[in-house]
Amino acid sequence: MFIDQVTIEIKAGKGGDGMVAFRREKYVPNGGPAGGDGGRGGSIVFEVDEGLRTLMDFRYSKHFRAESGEKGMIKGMHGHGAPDKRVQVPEGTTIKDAETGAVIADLVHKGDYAVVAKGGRGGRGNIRFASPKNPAPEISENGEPGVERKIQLELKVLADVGLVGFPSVGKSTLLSVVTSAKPKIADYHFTTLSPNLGMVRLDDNRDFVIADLPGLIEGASVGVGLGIQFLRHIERTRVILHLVDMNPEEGRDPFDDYLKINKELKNYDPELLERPQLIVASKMDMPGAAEQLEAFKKQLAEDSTVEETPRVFSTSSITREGLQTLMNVAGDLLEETPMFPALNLKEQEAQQKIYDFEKEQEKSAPDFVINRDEDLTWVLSGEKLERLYQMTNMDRDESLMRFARQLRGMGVDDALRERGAKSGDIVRIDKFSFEFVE
Ligand SMILES: Nc1nc2c(ncn2[C@@H]2O[C@H](COP(=O)(O)OP(=O)(O)OP(=O)(O)O)[C@@H](O)[C@H]2O)c(=O)[nH]1
Ligand SMILES: [Mg+2]
Repeated sequence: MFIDQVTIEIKAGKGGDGMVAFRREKYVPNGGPAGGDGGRGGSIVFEVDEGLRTLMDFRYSKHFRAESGEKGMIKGMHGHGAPDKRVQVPEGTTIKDAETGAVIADLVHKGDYAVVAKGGRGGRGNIRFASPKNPAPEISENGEPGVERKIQLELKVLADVGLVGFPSVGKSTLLSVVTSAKPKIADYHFTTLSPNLGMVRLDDNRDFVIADLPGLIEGASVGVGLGIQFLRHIERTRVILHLVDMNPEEGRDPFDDYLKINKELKNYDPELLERPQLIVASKMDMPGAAEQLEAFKKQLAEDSTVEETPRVFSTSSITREGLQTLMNVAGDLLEETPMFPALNLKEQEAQQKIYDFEKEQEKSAPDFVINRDEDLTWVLSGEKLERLYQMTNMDRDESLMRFARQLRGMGVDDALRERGAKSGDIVRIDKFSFEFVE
């Protein structure tokens, strides 16, 4: 199995700001508060799309944002919430926090989804702050910022297409030419000991995973050579590309090779021969290869054991002849070939785990942190405190006073005093400074 992974950044939408407004009606001289709440910011939701097979698309777009909620309005009207941003991933995608490596969600089956970054809550309008003591409050909240995080997507891939053939027919070389994989290539047999995988991206953006499998020899199905390992992997590939070496220097009979490999496949599992198979004539750049291919095609056409003569593609990994056509046809065949109903991958990971990350983080992080700058300013930070700050409308005195009360409630004043803060010292949160008062 091969792991396709990519790191991306996501940012949920900020909540809309709450509004400060008052009713102005003809016969009501001093109307009550009438500022509505802001709407919720859009969340970032990941969901399974059965049609996807790889994470290739994320190599080109790595940033996802959801929109902010609308602001609250006059006459008590609430702002509209922003729609969630839905991001499609293939079945079997694990989402991890890129910094901690902790698993956020395993999207295993069709229909699975996870809210990975929550949109901010809308800020409350001044209607919500009215009380008998303060019937006309000039307080509103700003919208809560949306969650922003770096995540890693990970997909365990099974190959869609398998390359089979005798040792040294050029399977690894082909893989290295049609994908960015760098398998070991050499002119001795059994260079490849375990499968290499790579991703093919076609011009029309379709993509699939292709595996270079260890060479097969006669008797593989009863355990000769690396046969058994090979066969375990081939079970999972949907389309088979059968490479036949046309280089006459090898001194082999291509048609005989072809029959032998098919016999091994059949001995292992007769169903393997029912999978779509394309014949790939390899090393066609070699002198004499064309004649070999002619002879091969003739024998193939005369073969009475098959109803339909399989398609043969003339290729060279050196000149790249025929490779693009071959990949396109393989892509078409994949579309017609059903997925396996029950992959082991799913059985193993059938349990969907979605953790509530925000809660976990809130539990561990302190409400606020106090530092001191070189110029002796006290600097306050910390996630909870900063969120409170961002949700405070600093343009209104009443909001500011509420903020001061909230800080006191969190224990900020006591903590500052303990650290030695004196009346008149400057305290700063982000860009906002105020004087400490005993
Ligand atoms: N002339 C020519 N030589 C090729 C071509 N493709 C592969 N070769 C050579 O054939 C030899 C074997 O290539 P590999 O890609 O390692 O073959 P393989 O099928 O992966 O072999 P195993 O891993 O041993 O099963 C190497 O020396 C390659 O350079 C081709 O298209 N033309
Ligand atoms: Mg190889």
